Amino acid sequence: MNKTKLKQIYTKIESYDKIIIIPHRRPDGDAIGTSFGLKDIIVTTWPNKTVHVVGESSDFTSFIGIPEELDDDAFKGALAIAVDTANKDRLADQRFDQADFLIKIDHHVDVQQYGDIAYVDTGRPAAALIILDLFLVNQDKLKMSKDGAKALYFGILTDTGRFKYDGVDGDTFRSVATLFDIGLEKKEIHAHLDQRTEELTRFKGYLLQHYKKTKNGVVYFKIKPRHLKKFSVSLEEASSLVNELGVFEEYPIWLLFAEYEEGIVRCRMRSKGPRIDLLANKYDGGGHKMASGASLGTWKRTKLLIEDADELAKQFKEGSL
Ligand SMILES: [Mn+2]
Repeated sequence: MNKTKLKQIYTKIESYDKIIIIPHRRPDGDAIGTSFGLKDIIVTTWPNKTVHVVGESSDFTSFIGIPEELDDDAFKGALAIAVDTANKDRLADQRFDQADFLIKIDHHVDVQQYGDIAYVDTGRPAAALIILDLFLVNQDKLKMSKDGAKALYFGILTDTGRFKYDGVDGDTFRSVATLFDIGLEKKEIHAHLDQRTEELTRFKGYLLQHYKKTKNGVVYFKIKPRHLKKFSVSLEEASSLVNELGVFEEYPIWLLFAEYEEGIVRCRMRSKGPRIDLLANKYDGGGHKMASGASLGTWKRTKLLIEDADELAKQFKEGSL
């Protein structure tokens, strides 16, 4: 944790009346939780500041907050804060360059440096935890409401697989303790995470009967548009089932493919053995060591990724990694 830089970020926020928070496109729980947690801290501390979260919404995250659409004018003279996003291209609103000043706050590998101030801490398993670092370092000055605590808790839970993934450490729990001290009401969050529609439950049944396996330890499934139609589930809902494929002992890698807008095929890649972020890099993707995403373009290229993943699983089992 870089306290000096977190104090600098505090000073910047303090000096602007208009602040725009920008998460990444196709936001996940951490992107939305981080954005609305940060917004809550700013408006609770300074009720006279105007704070907007911009970008896209999703059914999964809308109970935390719904991003706004802003006119170009709104960016003039504003402080923009990009959260949870390694690459500029992935930011949900590309008008960050029209703002007066840009701060990057992220926990992914720093593949692209951007922002007038960049705060990147890959040691934090959720971007929401960096917002908590910012809060704790400036604790004598910043305030947070219960809603802010809820938003950050949602971000932390979703990005850590409810405290399961690598990167969760003592700091994680010390930070989360602060949220409980503020009066976090965790019930609604857990109820939301445990809830699943009947349609998605039926698709899950299908997924668990139709996944494929490779010789050396990769489990995979391809979500086709026809599946979504047949089961009446959204792409986002269907993709959320990725970890259902990660339960088999001899299968350290699992992949979930899906077709996005304009026929573009992407893959959610997960591992409980070898690191897979380097493999993701090879396929125009990236992310974390055990959880990454890749962009394949066409269904044809999925075969190459499956073969590469199989080779990786083989090397892992042979102990040559
Ligand atoms: Mn994140």
